[in-house]
Amino acid sequence: MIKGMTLIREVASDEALDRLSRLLLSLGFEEGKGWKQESSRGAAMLAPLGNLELVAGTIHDAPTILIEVFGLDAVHSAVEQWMQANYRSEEVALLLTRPEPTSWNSRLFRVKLRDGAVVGSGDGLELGFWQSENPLHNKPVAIEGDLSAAGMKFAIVTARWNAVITDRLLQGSLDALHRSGAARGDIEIVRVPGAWEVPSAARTLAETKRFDGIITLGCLIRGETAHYEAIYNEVARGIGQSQQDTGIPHAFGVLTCETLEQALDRAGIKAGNKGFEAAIAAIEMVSIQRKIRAEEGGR
Ligand code: DLZ
Repeated sequence: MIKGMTLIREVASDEALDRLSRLLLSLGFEEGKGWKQESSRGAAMLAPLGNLELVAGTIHDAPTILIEVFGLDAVHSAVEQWMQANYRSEEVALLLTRPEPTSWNSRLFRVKLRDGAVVGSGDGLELGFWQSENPLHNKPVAIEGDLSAAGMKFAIVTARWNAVITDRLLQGSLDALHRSGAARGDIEIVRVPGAWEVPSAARTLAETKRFDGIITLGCLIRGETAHYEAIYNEVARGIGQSQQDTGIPHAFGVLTCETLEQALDRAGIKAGNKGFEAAIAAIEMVSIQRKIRAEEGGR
């Protein structure tokens, strides 16, 4: 039933809002959907995880906003640099602490950003950045991909053979990407003659390194395709090999069907749309790849 949680902090001015947003985005917050009304404006900073923590007893001097990070020292230098550019150096010394060990097996530094102060309301926005020293802390049971395609770039390779089917698969893929937040400008479509040509185009696109994921679409119909098995095997092998060699996730949306009717069913009539499913798989794999790399970066 719970969908999310929002922590609201009023800041000193429009300029302060922009300055603080730039700092927080540079530290790795994701830009959320902002809003504007006649007398106010909001900027949303999204973090991958959030929790409401209830504490019995007292915790000495805990900042009310705690931000968990990878690479605490790098975050500290980034904050320090930002402060040196925006505040006087004697203020930086007062407002920013060094990373220190905590009583809960972590290291933490505090910063008071006076841009965060509403006029007459005290010290400003106080943040505590911390990193656990426990290697098992927050280890997820499994890494799983998210289904947001915002900020991801995809190429779709689609065969013209059996266009009545592949055009539907293409619409399915585009539908999935757009509904998952991919920007139109981040999707490139490449049409090739038939399924046989899909792997070669997929590899060329993957090798450009311009795309986070490749979606391959085609349709082979046994009754109408000479050497059906041979073509299918080679297409599957070629797409798989391009994925292995380039390290870019390739989603497999090449249908292999006995009849045209079966193909139509899998292209949106009775059995879902395999183009849609391939695009979702591509989004998930890009997300998983990013998470695995982020974990590695955080070690
Ligand atoms: C030649 C051929 C045949 C017979 N059947 C199909 C098919 O069912 N689906 C498809 O995508 N392509 C087919 N092709 C075309 C080959 O994939 C390839 O484009 C041509 O052989 C030219 O290299």
